[in-house]
Amino acid sequence: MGNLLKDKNIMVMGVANKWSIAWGIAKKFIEEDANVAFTYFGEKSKANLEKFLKEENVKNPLLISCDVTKDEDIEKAFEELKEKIGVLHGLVHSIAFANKDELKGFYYDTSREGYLMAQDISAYSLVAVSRYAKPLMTEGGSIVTLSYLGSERAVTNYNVMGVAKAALEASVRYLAVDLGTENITVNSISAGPIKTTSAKGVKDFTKLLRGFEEVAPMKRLVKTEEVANTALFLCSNLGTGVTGENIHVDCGYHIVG
Ligand code: 0WD
Repeated sequence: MGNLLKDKNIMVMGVANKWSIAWGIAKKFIEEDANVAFTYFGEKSKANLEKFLKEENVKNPLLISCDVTKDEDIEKAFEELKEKIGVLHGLVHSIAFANKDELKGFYYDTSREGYLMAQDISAYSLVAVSRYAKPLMTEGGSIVTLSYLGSERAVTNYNVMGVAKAALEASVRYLAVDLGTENITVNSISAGPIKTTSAKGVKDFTKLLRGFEEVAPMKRLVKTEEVANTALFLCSNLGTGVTGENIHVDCGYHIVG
């Protein structure tokens, strides 16, 4: 066990199951002595979290239900967080959603409803949670979100989610400006593809993984733990001068022409 996050209160949003990137990050943070609180979406995620946290010997973890499409849920979650832990030092936003039907075929077939839903859950939610996190980050803080290369390039089948990720990354820059003087950093990690429940919603995801391994300079997939290590850097005192960035943790895939 390390102590890079000793005395830090960090909220992690987006653990669904053991493959979730958010769980990889939370596990790493717990190992580094952080006091981690969680929001969950749905009873299945809650049950999973309870099981994993028991396995990690975490006593009385703070688990708060939060559907990010509901302002009242977000407000309540941060009220509870304030009441139970007071000061917040870190926030990990690892949430995205688009209908499976929108993650295949032509982007021009994206429905208005599907477009708005992807933007709402995957991009606007960062804006909303940052607004509520700010008053709790009285000692400065770090907000970290998860993005993907589909924001910068037209990745086959990623479609509406790529556009949502572009909005997410732009939001990171605007939020970094808004919150800079409060000593709050805001960054995204652009992770390489990892086999998770969400990722499997993208048509031909397995093909994408194979192509990635062939092209990436390191000729392998990125590990969840490597993404977690970058989140650790950003939320620890090592990353305090970094803000508004989109850090690629993708075995170098994005640099290849
Ligand atoms: O290849 C990958 N897996 C990559 C994922 C590569 C690069 C980036 N990412 C991003 C995703 O786009 C997302 O932003 O990482 C983040 C986490 O995704 P994940 O770990 O791949 O996927 P998953 O384990 O499914 O977690 C996403 C979670 C949801 O899971 P489910 O499976 O229930 O849809 O986002 C949460 C939920 O826990 N979520 C919500 N949380 C609150 N309110 C909502 C909502 N309305 N909708 C989804």
